[in-house]
Amino acid sequence: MVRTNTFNKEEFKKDIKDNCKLLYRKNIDECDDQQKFQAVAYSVKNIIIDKWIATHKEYEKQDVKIVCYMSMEFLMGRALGNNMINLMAYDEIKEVLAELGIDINVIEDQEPDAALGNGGLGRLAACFLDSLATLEYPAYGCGIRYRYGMFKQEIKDGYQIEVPDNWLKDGNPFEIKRDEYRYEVKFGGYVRSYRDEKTGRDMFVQEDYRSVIAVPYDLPVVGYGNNTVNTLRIWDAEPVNTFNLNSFDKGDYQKAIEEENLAKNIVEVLYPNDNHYAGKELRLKQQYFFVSASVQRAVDQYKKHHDDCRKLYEKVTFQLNDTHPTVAVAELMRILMDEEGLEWDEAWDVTTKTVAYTNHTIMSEALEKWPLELFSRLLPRIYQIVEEINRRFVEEIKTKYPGDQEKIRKMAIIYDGQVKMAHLAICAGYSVNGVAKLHTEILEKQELKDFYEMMPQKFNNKTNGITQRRFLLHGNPLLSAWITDKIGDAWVTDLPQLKKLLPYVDDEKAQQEFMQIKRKNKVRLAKYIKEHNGIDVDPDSIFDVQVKRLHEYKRQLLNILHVMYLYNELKKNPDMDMTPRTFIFGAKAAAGYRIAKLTIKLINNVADVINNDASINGKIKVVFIENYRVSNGEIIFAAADVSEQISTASKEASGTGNMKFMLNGAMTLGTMDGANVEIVQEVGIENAVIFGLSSDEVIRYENEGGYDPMEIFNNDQAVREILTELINGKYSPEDPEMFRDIYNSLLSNQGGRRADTYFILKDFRSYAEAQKQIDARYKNSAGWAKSVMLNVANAGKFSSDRTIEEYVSDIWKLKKVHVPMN
Ligand code: 26Q
Repeated sequence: MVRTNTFNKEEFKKDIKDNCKLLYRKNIDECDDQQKFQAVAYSVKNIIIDKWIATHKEYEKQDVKIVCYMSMEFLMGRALGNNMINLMAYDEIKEVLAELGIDINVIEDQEPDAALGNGGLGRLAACFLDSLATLEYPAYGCGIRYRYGMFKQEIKDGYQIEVPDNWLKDGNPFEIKRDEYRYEVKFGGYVRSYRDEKTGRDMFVQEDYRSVIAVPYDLPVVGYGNNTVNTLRIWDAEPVNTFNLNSFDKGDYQKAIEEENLAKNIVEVLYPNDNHYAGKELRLKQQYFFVSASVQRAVDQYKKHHDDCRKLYEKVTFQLNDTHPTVAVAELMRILMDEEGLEWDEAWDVTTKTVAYTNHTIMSEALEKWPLELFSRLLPRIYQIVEEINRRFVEEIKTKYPGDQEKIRKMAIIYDGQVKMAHLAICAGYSVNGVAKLHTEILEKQELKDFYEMMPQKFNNKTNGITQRRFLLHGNPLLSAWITDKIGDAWVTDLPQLKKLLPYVDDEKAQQEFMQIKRKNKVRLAKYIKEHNGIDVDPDSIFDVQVKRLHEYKRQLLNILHVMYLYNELKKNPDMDMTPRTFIFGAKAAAGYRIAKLTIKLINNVADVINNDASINGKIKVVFIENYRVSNGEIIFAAADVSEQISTASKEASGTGNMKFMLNGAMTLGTMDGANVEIVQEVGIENAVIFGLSSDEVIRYENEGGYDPMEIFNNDQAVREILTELINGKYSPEDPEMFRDIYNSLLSNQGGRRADTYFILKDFRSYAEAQKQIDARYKNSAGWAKSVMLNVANAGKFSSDRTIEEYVSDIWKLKKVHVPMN
């Protein structure tokens, strides 16, 4: 396929100027940077819009099967740069802007990130949409138009402060409100049932409910170098009837007020918990809100062309991004039975051929279990349906395992006064997948063992991926140009082509070019750090980076404890032979996660002490980058030498940051966890540095009730020293007790929680050894260059294009639709 654009520079320039007039009554020179951004964005939208129309016309014409990717989170980041890239017009627009005296980077920096997600799961959804459009598959993303996305993080006095993210403040130039696709979503009340005498059917009607109107906003998802523009459809909530508020005699005033509040609250803010379930009523409202609207829309769309809902699965499939949208199972059943008149068995047949489920975690605190009282009060009809699904499922279990009460206890959807969403998703889904090979194996052998034994045919693995369009082509223009110069540009849509770089890995000149590019990217990051942190970092030091959500299982604490250890070693032996190292952290902690927030404070305090100690000659620097997000992530990945992927083995389902670093030529320093295992397999163990317990070992210790960290504390003097520094005021002279909780979490059992739950001390020595190896390996500059070039050359597997092709052929069964223009 030939990928081209038909971009006309002069037309585009005129369009930007026209937009300045139209939007602001100004000449372009009178506009401020934000206004220029808006003008440019509308001009880009102008190119997109005809493709968008053509795409949906073609989908209708061909009456194709569509995947609806249902997700509470889409972590899209900025749209403008990505859209220009995928239109293959980036360089030309850069030139146009330069001719107008405008720096394209300044314009891109005006756009707020669309941060409608927490981390991995939300960003995966965004990468999938990019790949689906690029591969010409019909797809919708279905989600929520949160008024406030992931909070902005400010660091004050070393502490994280959460600042609301008012991302829609200046308007979103790419979105289109679709007033014609409004749906009512009902909450609460009760279910009245009666027998319809004519048909003899039992009928169910929800009464005395509160409802909101769901109104979709569409965002374009531009395919790379083709005419496909798919849609991310995010739902806003509006009150049913504002009219009642102004008039006491028209309807129920109290109800009108409640519905006004319901609408306002429901889409107000993204829950900032990553990998953590907190049974909040509003969260369940959010889930049902966007699921109900999306499923209603999908069924209506189907009915435009078909009259038999029993074949719905031929035209649509719902992929559930974790359990968060699992009420879709019951909502689809409700619509098929209560509104379309199907019998239970018919509706169940359709549903179980339409819905599929992806699991993203084995962390028990992330499992969604809703209290029955809450669930049935908020969603009375949905609850009835879930009860019946459960009743039939329990019958099935009894038939298969007669007399085995344990099986029912472990597998029932409703048990112990809770609705277990994962059990519902597995029972109803036609596919259940994990997100990396190891993760899927752990699901099958441990976490979901009983389900796997009962229905092995549903289980499959889909190792995650990332889009190279954003994380290489856009984020790292220097390396992109170099690669294209060496092997052509086919890698942009066919990442395994990077293997063609293999002949260059031993070529001294190529190595030097490669490392020069890395250095320039480090200078770019150093400049960012200077501007945002006021800290000088040395681009000739090793950039050792850990950026990801802050979570105990991800073990940022292991990293910073090692920094404290290294600092002690250096103080004891000032002439220690080591390449200067810059330890870079970036992480948001969930607002209510105490120990995570305290870890941020610890990192910042350690940074303060070390960065201001002139006696170590700048051999160690520690930087905490404020407000880590997609947009600054692109700059960070491009500049990294070392990729810290140090989760406790078995805990990180996949990880995707690990892939972004690899693609940008960093060496993985990691445990055998998640997709690290597959990274090592692709690049060769000699081109990564691996340490720590294996997942089998971790699981064995866990089953034995843990291990004894005091043994390490008592026998390892260096470890004892750094732990003691947590409570002797070395890093918190004003309050020596500040880090006591961290100290205790490592050494004492606390109310059912094992000391050192995440095996930090157990893995410490092995980690320190691995860090030493990094230093030794970096000294051999040719060897290092070869290794990191091999990382790039072998990153092909980790494109989300590969992941999507696997979802399509194994699960969704979609056909490509080539969109013609004119
Ligand atoms: C649940 C209930 C209530 C409130 C919030 C939540 C919630 C929100 C977000 C639960 C979990 C998440 C996010 C999970 C997540 O990001 N998991 C990551 O998914 C990635 C993509 O598959 C993997 O690469 C990571 O390993 C996994 O941690």
